[in-house]
Amino acid sequence: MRILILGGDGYLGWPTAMYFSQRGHEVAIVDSFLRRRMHMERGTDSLTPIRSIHERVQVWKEVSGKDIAVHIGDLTDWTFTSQLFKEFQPETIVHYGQMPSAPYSMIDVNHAVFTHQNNVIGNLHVLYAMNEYTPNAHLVKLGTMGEYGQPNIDIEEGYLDVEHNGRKDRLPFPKLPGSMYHLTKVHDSHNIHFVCRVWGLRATDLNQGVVYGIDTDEAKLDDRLITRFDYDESFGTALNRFCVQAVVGIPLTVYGKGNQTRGYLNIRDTLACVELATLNPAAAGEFRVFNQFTEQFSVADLATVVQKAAQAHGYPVEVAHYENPRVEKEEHYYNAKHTKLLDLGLKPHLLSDELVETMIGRIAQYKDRIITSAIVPRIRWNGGDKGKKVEIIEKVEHVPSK
Ligand code: USQ
Repeated sequence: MRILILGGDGYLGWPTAMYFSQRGHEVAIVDSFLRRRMHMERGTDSLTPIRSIHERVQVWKEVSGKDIAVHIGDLTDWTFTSQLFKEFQPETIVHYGQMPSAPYSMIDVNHAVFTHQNNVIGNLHVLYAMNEYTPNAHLVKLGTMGEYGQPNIDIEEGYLDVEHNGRKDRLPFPKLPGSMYHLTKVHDSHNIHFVCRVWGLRATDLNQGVVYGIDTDEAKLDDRLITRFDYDESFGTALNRFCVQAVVGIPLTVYGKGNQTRGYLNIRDTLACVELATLNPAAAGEFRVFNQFTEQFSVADLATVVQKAAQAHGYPVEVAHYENPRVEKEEHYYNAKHTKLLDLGLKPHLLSDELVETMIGRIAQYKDRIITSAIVPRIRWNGGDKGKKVEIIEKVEHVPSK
């Protein structure tokens, strides 16, 4: 199959490109190096020393004998995007090509507007290019579980059966996103749903939870193929950040009470889910939604797992409650359905002490690269105290999970 991977230089995009290439698909990747540029802006960097995209594809060729084509450009440039679709004629488009950080989107008006322009316009160009040049192609779009927020009812997979004044309908599940970034994903979902209804395009929205992990089978073939691993306040996700903090001796940054619960998944399961969606495409005119995570944890649960695993490696780990830089519910109901990918055959890699210990070992390999000043957050959802790190409220033995 001809597969176009948008955001193919990123944390998930690069491992996905190798994964599909290894399985015999014709893969082309697209990237504007946005993540590399945003790190330069923030004075941060990947923990892992990632190679340039050109070196990556060259090493991949050496190791696997397979080619991955590279296109450098910006999806918000219509000429670039339309030409790409016209020439490559993708059968599947895997769309990771967006600004992925909630904190970055909340820095100020410029970062919020940039996030909206980049994500929403780029996605619109993809939809228009599909309609014009590849109307039978399947869009596999990375959405987020954060589109739903934390409602006080069970979260369904995309749609809710509603009865109102004696009439029934199946409607998109209500959205309560928690950041300017998460809002862009909601806008994308509406735009994609619209073009499926009106133009008959086919799409799968993968509402993904928080991803953790470094290694994938392909990246393990050669250290030069390793993907990026972010741990700073903007681009690092909770579990990845906690593992780095444990190694470098910063008290684990549990924001507020620590009972915020989210869906999580291993990076290897992201690849398996994207493959399952690709090999089982949506029908023409269908806007299909999968909730893509394998387990639910509170932040406190994660801190406890990391503390235990790091102590087994000989790192004495402190856990702390920090002033919460975000405006979010710290205690809430959370029960999100996630059966559709399991029904298609997903076999999850569940979080285990051994897995976290392996991650900690891998992080220790690159310990000297950790920029410690980038870990404790300064970006606040309410904009206050600009540039000042949030304070520790209380250090605890471990955070009791509910
Ligand atoms: N959190 C902490 N301490 C930290 C970092 C985070 O307590 O050091 C808490 C946050 O307050 C939040 C939860 O952990 O309650 C998750 O935060 P996160 O930074 O790991 O994840 P989030 O900002 O939600 O965003 C990440 C990815 C994003 C993706 C999303 C999936 O950056 O691209 O869309 O996970 S989801 O969370 O399901 O929306």
